Amino acid sequence: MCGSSLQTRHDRGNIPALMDQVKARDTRAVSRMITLLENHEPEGIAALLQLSSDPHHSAVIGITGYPGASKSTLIDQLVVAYRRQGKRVGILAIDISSPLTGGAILGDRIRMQEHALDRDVFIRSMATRGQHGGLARATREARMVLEAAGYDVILIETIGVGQDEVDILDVAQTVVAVVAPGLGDEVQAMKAGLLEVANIVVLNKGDLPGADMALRDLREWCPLVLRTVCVKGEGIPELVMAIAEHQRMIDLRGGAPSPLEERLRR
Ligand SMILES: Nc1nc2c(ncn2[C@@H]2O[C@H](COP(=O)(O)OP(=O)(O)OP(=O)(O)O)[C@@H](O)[C@H]2O)c(=O)[nH]1
Ligand SMILES: [Mg+2]
Repeated sequence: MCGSSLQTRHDRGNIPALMDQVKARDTRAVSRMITLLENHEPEGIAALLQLSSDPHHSAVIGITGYPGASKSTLIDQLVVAYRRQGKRVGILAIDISSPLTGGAILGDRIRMQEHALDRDVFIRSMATRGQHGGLARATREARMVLEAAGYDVILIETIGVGQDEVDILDVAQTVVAVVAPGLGDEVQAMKAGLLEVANIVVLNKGDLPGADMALRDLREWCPLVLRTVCVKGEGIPELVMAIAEHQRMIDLRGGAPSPLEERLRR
């Protein structure tokens, strides 16, 4: 507590410097700026407004799906693929808040943390702090910070959400829903929500029994379903291509949401 208020006081006097550091993609500065916004610090908001007047064009990709569907593993693979393309990648991983600390649980992010040594990869966990919908309250602002910092690709992992939690649509341009074989009832429930709004559906754990049947079933419902085996990197190039294609379509539409997205937002 004491540490964070000291930090905030320090930041207040240095907002112009902090903005310069964010633009230079200093990861500590980017993280500090997100903390200011999470804490609703007016200085943070003022700085964000100035920074976002000249945003970099980032591809913002939401990765969503049930708990344990393999969202983090997929993101790890996407980071490897985008880094091979020379792209700078920012990741926002949304965690359920601990009711005691309000903090985020890093748990399964250990593998992702290997990328933390790469200065062109930024990873930040954000706690939901009781917020529903699969995102943390300041997710949109954090995305704007990463855009201002010039990350080419921004990957947002939602918490393991249920079928009605589609806030990611408001923050990401391309939404990827991850499904694993053997989810049965959960997949049925997702058809009326997440799967309907996702731009791309990924059936991961394609190595497990039941994958063929799950794939056939999903393809009856969703226009674009890809099979991946993340632990072996299979299907990742196809997914990267599908995301690029969707981004190209958005550019052609001038960034406008699809009719379905419009309908769901009303
Ligand atoms: N068999 C198999 N297991 C996989 C594959 N990809 C991921 N897993 C495993 O699935 C488990 C869950 O993966 P995560 O990436 O942590 O799943 P998640 O959706 O991020 O989980 P939460 O963030 O807790 O909702 C891990 O034990 C992974 O090793 C795959 O292609 N095949
Ligand atoms: Mg995860």
